[in-house]
Amino acid sequence: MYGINKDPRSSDQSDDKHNEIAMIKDDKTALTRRKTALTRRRFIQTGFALSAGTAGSLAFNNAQAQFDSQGNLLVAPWTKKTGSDFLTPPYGVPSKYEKGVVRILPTPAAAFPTASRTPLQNLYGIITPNGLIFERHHAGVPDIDPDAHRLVIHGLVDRPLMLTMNDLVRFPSVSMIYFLECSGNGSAELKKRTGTTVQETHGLLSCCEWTGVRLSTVLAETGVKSSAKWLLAEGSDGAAMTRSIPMQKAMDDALLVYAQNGEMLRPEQGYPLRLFLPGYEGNTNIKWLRRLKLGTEPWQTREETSTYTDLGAGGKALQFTFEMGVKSVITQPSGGMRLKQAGFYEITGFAWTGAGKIRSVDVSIDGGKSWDQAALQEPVLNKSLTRFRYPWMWKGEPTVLLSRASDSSGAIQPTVDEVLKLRSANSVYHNNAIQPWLVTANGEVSNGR
Ligand SMILES: Nc1nc2c(c(=O)[nH]1)N[C@H]1C(S)=C(S)[C@@H](COP(=O)(O)O)O[C@H]1N2
Ligand SMILES: [Mo]
Repeated sequence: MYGINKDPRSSDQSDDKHNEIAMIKDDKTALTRRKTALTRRRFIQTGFALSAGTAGSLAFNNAQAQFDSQGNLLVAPWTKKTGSDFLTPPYGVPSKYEKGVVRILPTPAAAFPTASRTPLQNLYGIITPNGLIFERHHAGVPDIDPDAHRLVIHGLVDRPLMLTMNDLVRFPSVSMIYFLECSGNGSAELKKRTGTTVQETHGLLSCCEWTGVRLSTVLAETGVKSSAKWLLAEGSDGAAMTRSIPMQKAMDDALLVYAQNGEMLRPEQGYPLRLFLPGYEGNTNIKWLRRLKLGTEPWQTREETSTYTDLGAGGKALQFTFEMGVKSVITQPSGGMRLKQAGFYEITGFAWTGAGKIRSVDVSIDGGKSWDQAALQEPVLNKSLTRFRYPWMWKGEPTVLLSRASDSSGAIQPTVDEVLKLRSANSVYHNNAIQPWLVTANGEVSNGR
C-alpha cells in the first residue's frame, strides 16, 4: 500500500547502476526488510499517539504526505541523478549541512583563548570525533616533526633510554576507550551561572579510543629502581607543561599514546606523543611528551602548586586531586534548545567517573522531587563516557531536568551546594555538580545553575 515494491531508484540510472539495482530488487529479503521497517515506523507513530491521548500531539509528521496519489513513495530530486564524484580534499569532512557542529572558544571571549570546547549537544554514542575534541594548551600548539621527536626516560632507572617514534611504535600496543576531562571544566559555574549551552558549561570533555604502548611495558625496558616513587612528565611545548605522577599510576594503566580514534594524534592533542592517565585530571595528560624522570618525591612544579590545587573550606590548598569525580550531564535537551511542542522526547547525556565504571544514572523530570533510573547504553566501560537514555513525555509544564550519576566506588554525584561546602570561595577545579536544565512552558531550555 505504500508503493515500496516500486523501487524509486530504477529510473534514470547508468547501466552499471541499473544492474546493481536489479540485484537489490531480486533480493526478496531486502525488500521484506524495508516493508517491515515502514510498517514498524507506522506502528510506533500510532503507539505514541495512543499513549499521548491525542493524535498529532507528537513531534512526528504524518507520513502520508510522502506518497503520491497512487500511493507510491515520492522520489527526491537527488535520487534521479548520479551524485557528485569523489570529494576533495581526499580526507573527508562532514556534510555541509553540519557546518554548525564545531568547537567553540569560551564566551565571553578571553583575551588569549587557551581552550576550545566540544559540542556535547551534537554528539551521538560515546566517541568524540577527532575534529571536535576540546583543546587546552598553555602556550599554543607546537609543530613537531615526528622524525625529530625524542622521548627520554631517566632518573631512578637501570638503563636510561632515548626513544624515537619508530622505537615506540615497535613496542606491543593497546587500544583503550577513555574519557578526558579538564579539571577546570565547569569552574566558572561553581560561583554562578555563566554558560548558556552544555558546550559552554561542560565542553572541556572528550572520549576517544587511544592507541599506544603501556608505560609499564616501556619501563620494563629501562628497569625501575625500587626507590622510585614518583614520575616527572614534561611536554616539549612552549609551556613545557610538567607534572609529577605517582609511580603506582605509571605502572597501573598509564599509556604512551600516539593515536586516537584510528589515526595518528592530532597536533592539538599532543602529536606525536602524549602521556595518557585514565581517569586523572586533564592537565596530567602531558602532550608533546619529551621526558620522563623517575624520582622519590613530587617535584612541586608550577602546575601542581600555584595552579591545579583545590582550595579547601579554610582556604588551604589540597594537593593532589588526580582522580576526576563522578559526574553526569544531560546533553539533550540542554541549554539553548527549544522543545517545539509537547510530546515525546528522549532525554540523553553522558556519565563518567575517574574511579572506574558508572553504576547508575538517575534522572529527575520534576526538579528533583522524584528520581528514576535511566537506561545505560552498552558498553559501560572503565573510565569512559557512558551514554544514558530516559524516555520523557513532556506535557508542556515548566520543569527542571536533572541527572545524577553513581559509580563503582559507591560515590554519588553531589549538588553544587555540596561541592561548595568542602571548598573556599576561590576554589575553581573539580566541579562535578549536578546540572539543572530549566524548561519553560514554551519549551525554552536554559541553564538552571
Ligand atoms: N604539554 C602540554 N600538555 C598538556 C597541556 C599543555 O598546555 N601542554 N594542557 C593540559 C590540559 S590543562 C588539559 S585539560 C589537557 C587537554 O587535552 P586535549 O587538548 O587533548 O583535549 O592536556 C593537558 N596536557
Ligand atoms: Mo586542563
